[in-house]
Amino acid sequence: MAHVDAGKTSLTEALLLAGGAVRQLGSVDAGTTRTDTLDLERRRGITIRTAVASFAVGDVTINLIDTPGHPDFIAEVDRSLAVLDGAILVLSAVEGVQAQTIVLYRALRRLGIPIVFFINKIDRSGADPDRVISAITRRLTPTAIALESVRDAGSAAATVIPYDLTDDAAAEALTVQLADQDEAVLQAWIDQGATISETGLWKTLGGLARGGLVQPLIMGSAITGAGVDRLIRTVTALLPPPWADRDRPLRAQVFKIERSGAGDRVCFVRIREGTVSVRDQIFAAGTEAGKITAIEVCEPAGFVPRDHAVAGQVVRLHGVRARLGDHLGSEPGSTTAGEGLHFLLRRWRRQLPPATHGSRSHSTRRSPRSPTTTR
Ligand SMILES: Nc1nc2c(ncn2[C@@H]2O[C@H](COP(=O)(O)OP(=O)(O)OP(=O)(O)O)[C@@H](O)[C@H]2O)c(=O)[nH]1
Ligand SMILES: [Mg+2]
Repeated sequence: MAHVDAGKTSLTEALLLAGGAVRQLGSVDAGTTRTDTLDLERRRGITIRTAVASFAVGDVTINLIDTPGHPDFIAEVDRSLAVLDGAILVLSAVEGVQAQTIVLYRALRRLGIPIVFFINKIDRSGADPDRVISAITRRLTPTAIALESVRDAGSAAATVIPYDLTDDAAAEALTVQLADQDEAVLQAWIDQGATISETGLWKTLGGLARGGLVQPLIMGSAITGAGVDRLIRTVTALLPPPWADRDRPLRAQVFKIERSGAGDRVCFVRIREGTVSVRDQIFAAGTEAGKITAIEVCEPAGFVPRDHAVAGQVVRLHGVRARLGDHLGSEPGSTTAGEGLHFLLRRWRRQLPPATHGSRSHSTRRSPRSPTTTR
């Protein structure tokens, strides 16, 4: 998630490349990304609909939802909030904290969704990661924990240097930050002057991040790939794996609906528990919602037809008459209608000062496929 133009779709591509799901880095400017698939998205280089893509890290599969940044499409973002285990909140190292960043941050915190900050575009001219970190501390939260510094910011050679915890000053600075939130770290530091070690860092950070008490902050560039491996490591190490028992009764939720080429309704569903198979009878919002005619599972290769799907997966279900936000199950009693997260963000946006979101209107963003940008 992020404000418009922060680089969410480009970062999605970089993650898919680093995770081995694609062989070539797709480009927003060339209209070749995996997630911006609408004609208008490709021509304008802007995301309008949420899209899901998947990659694997060892035996962990990460389902990534790329959301639009422009406030006009905020309802799309809203709907995906219900199915997230964690969020990467992206900022640009040039533009920094925008009004939209504040809205998203508040929504995520309110819903208890763990956050990792990613300061993108460290390679772009004018990039100033330290200034952005200060703005995050001042305007969003004092509990963002930077884990690295940037060398050569503002040039194509920009790289990320992880803090060296064998260095006393670095270890102490991080210890002090974590001690604010963690009693055990504080006690050890007061009693023995103990500072955090590399292993201790990931363990402590993981617990605090999952509890929403701190937000790990890392940096990089979706275009040069700097810092992207660190982002993958951070997400897999620190964000919670979903509770996903495939032997329990079905519990799933619709977060997006599309029409197929043939005009059929296709529900994008996150399965939290249980298993679904083709021809299963589904209930949604307390009533019978049809039999599944086809299942496509989000996998690194894309959405792949399967005869069944299990807890933890994101799927496209065909033949189900459900509405956005509906909870699905195999019994009527287990299901409820969407909880109306709708427009939550829109309401919050109205509380913010006007005209600070995004640098440009989406309608004037870019001539078709022109690489002429000021980015
Ligand atoms: N130099 C540089 N440019 C970037 C980087 N990431 C993205 N861009 C450029 O920034 C522009 C916007 O990138 P997108 O990936 O479309 O940003 P987005 O956040 O998905 O935009 P919306 O979905 O429309 O909100 C494109 O021209 C990208 O090429 C980066 O790390 N460095
Ligand atoms: Mg995008």
